[in-house]
Amino acid sequence: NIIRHTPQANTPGATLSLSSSHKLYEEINAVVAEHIKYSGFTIDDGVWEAIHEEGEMKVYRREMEEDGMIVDPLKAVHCVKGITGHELCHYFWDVSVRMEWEGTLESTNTVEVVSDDTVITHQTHKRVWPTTQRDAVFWSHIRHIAGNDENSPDMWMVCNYSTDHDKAQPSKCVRVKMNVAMVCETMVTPRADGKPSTREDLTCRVQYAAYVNPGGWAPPSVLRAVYKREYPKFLKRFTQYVTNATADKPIMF
Ligand code: 18C
Repeated sequence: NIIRHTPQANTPGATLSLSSSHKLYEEINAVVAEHIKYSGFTIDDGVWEAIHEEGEMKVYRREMEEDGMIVDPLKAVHCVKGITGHELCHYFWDVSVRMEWEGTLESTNTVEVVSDDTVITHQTHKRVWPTTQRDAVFWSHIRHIAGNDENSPDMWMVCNYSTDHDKAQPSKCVRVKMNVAMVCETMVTPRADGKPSTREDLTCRVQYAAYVNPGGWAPPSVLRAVYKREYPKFLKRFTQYVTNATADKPIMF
């Protein structure tokens, strides 16, 4: 049973605050639309290879090369009890808490606040031996997609997409390119006593998709070993972080 809730007003992403006159407006809308199109929460086993399963979490990849570089797209689905999709997306987007859950980071710096729902971030990742350290510059956009019926469910999403910025000049790092999306749906089991929902009545369906181009050579075996370990670790650690962070807070629908 899916019950639709109106998202709490005045939270980033509840209504679009990105201005249509901003130079990123078209790009952001196009990337968001592309991710929504492929957010079926189902994975075609004929195309995707499972690399990790743990409880409700399933992580898949497709081996792919571009110009001699490993760019394996990654997809994961997960189901988490006790939190909403809005909460998961809120913490994924909120740069101020990123260092608390993101285990691959050395530093993160917001180079532009574009609007209430969009920021541009420059972040440096931990170096992996024997490769050059990586950094990334990307816009991060949070959005609520209001559902109308069974065919267009209510969703929250965050997209992280590589861009350039004057305040994020090339450094000693190799710059990666990414196209990452987290898309969430919230299921609420109606209470038999008709009382307001509690966290026990919530289940959040998560779909995470990542395309990362390493930007320069890295040993394929090291690269594949790193992402095989890091994506499941991230999904576990991040969802646990949100569960802990929200446990004593009112539900953010
Ligand atoms: O989505 C996630 N986090 C978001 C906020 O940070 C954001 C980040 C995307 C990840 C971009 C990848 C950056 C390269 C990382 C270098 C490796 C660091 C490993 C450090 C280990 C201690 O959207 C959650 C992402 C969590 C998983 C990230 C792992 C990605 C590995 C991809 C491999 C390609 C990079 C090539 C580097 C060479 C390494 C051998």
